[in-house]
Amino acid sequence: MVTKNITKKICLLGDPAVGKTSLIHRYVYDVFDDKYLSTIGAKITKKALTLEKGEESVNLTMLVWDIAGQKVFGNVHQTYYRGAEGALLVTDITRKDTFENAAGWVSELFRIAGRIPVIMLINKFDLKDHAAVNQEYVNTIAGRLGVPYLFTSAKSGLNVETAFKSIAENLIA
Ligand code: G3D
Ligand code: MG
Repeated sequence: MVTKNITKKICLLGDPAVGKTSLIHRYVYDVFDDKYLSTIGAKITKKALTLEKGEESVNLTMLVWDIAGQKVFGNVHQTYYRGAEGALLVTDITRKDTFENAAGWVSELFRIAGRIPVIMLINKFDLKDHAAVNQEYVNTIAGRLGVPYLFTSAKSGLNVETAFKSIAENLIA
């Protein structure tokens, strides 16, 4: 079997406090390589995983970029998006405004990084009893953006592994 080594950049997008950093912490226990780039306002975490692609085995190193601090879209350094080959757009199920801002995040990403694969993560699903959106609204927003979505919880761990794995599979497709 052939083994291939690939390194790819992904970035997390979404309003302040939706759970971007928490999702990364839940997924990446190996935080040894965390690197903070103060001029860009980003933190980069490395995650290595092995995926099968047909007859190939792919050793993928994902460079997971996180926005440092509480930035709104339009206020993020272009370098944050540049060279990204996948993105996780995070919303908070308890805050409708985080869905209303989703299109802004995605259009800014696409403008700089091109039309790369994006998955929308509707986070804080453990708080679903306090949901500010219903299934129909979620379908409408995701449909308009043309992106698939997953319900996640950084708190319970729901779909966190699945989310990063799905974007990883898109990266090597
Ligand atoms: P950000 O990186 O997008 O700004 P953070 O968001 O990861 O800093 O999370 C913001 C707050 O939401 C944190 O609470 C965090 O614990 C909480 N949070 C993140 N994900 C979840 C989740 O899935 N469920 C619940 N219930 N809470 C979550 P604090 O209180 O530390 O500000
Ligand atoms: Mg954060």
